[in-house]
Amino acid sequence: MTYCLVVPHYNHLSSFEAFLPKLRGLNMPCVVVDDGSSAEVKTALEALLSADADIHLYQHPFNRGKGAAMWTGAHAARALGFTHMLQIDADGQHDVADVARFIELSQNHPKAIVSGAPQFDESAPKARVYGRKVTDFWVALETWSLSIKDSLCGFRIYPLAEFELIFDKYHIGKRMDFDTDVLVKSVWEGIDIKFIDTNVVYLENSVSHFHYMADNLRLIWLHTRLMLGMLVRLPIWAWRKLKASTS
Ligand SMILES: Nc1nc2c(ncn2[C@@H]2O[C@H](COP(=O)(O)OP(=O)(O)OP(=O)(O)O)[C@@H](O)[C@H]2O)c(=O)[nH]1
Ligand SMILES: [Mg+2]
Repeated sequence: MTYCLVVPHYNHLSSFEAFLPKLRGLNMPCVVVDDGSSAEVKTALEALLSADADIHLYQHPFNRGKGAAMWTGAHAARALGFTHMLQIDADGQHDVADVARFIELSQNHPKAIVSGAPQFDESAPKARVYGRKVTDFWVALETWSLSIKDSLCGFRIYPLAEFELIFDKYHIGKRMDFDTDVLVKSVWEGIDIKFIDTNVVYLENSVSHFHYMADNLRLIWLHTRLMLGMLVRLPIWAWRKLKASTS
């Protein structure tokens, strides 16, 4: 099993620059996908990463969304010969000290997704914290289970073969709907998901590209589709359960 960091990046230059020494300290190969940042940021990012032989920079010519960036990153990691990718956001909100624990759990469960379950402090905007609870409620209905502890975390390990299977079989949201969409469909496919509590901090002056109006509307549309998908599957799941209990 071989692991590669995959960092989706979109106009997060100053926070990413501050985060970079911590990523370098992991001594892991890394794919950075720049998702159509401004020309200025693009040039600065190229200069910032040019000296790192272990960091591979991929660029989208225009902004396509976080999910699209992760898909590009997964392809790149696969082409470079890795079996697993460790997704971590560029804005430095995640605690790299937990990477070793993520990898250890993944090594014990090679086909499982390992996801962070964020532990927020007072730096987290209340709207984001409470918004998550609403998402958790819908996700429990959409999977008819409590198997997803958090569906929005940007700190995860994906086995690449399983990740590709989900992308080949389903339409997965290419923007901020990606993190939730991919996890719910993984549960539908019977892929195991493990969670690790991890601290998430909102750094001072950090920029969020989460657009409250557009991204929340996108999430509402996602949950509408996932609920319909669950309703279609529910009789099949009930039938399987009934068969298993009578055999
Ligand atoms: N929002 C956004 N992020 C992108 C996009 N493409 C890549 N990213 C990266 O995806 C990661 C998550 O973006 P954030 O804006 O931090 O979104 P978030 O973590 O859900 O929101 P916050 O909790 O407010 O930080 C960051 O590393 C971004 O740089 C994009 O089109 N939109
Ligand atoms: Mg963020």
